[in-house]
Amino acid sequence: MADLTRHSKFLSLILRHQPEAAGITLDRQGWAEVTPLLAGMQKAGHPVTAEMLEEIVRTDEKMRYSFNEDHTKIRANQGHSVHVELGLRRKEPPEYLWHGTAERFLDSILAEGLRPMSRQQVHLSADPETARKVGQRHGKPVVLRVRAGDMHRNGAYFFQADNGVWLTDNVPACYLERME
Ligand code: HQG
Repeated sequence: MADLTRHSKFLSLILRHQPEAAGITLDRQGWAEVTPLLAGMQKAGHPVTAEMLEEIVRTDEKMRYSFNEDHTKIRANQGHSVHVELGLRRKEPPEYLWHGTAERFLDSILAEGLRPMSRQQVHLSADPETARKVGQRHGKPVVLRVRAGDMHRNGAYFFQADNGVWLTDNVPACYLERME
């Protein structure tokens, strides 16, 4: 694995799940101070310079991270298991959103709906191709179409992270249809 990829995976662990792995804490909105973060990463076997961190953020294919305005802080755009308040505004979703999962989860999902599992919210994709890639991470992919417009009209809240991923608390099974 390329060094930057290895460092980026560790960064995502710190910013989403285990800030203590680099000896740091996140603030309520999920921000980490860059200077102690880099010192902590170095100690943990990830010698990343400020320039490398800029490159990781700039080149990340899923736009996983954002800096604050003066680049003294960084956070993950979504995917947290630790409690953070991203401060996203509610947004009206398109009529359909998509969720990629693996075949083996299907029975459970069709029985109890989509749940956030280890994350803070359910992650939905804006198109089926992206959803398929997300599902592939877990095994034989299955793409579900989510009747987001109906959910919204019935009172569910939707949010869009800074990288375009849609978030909602849960999706009852009656709004799901299997596509492939
Ligand atoms: C499944 C990645 C059984 C759910 C992606 C999924 C995304 C259920 C798995 C982001 C269930 C959780 C999130 C139920 C949901 N019974 N299984 N009731 N409800 N599931 O990784 O959505 O590369 O936590 O279908 O691109 O796969 O990490 O969520 O298969 O944006 O940056 O439980 O993570 O980005 O898996 O992925 P995950 P996800 P990164």
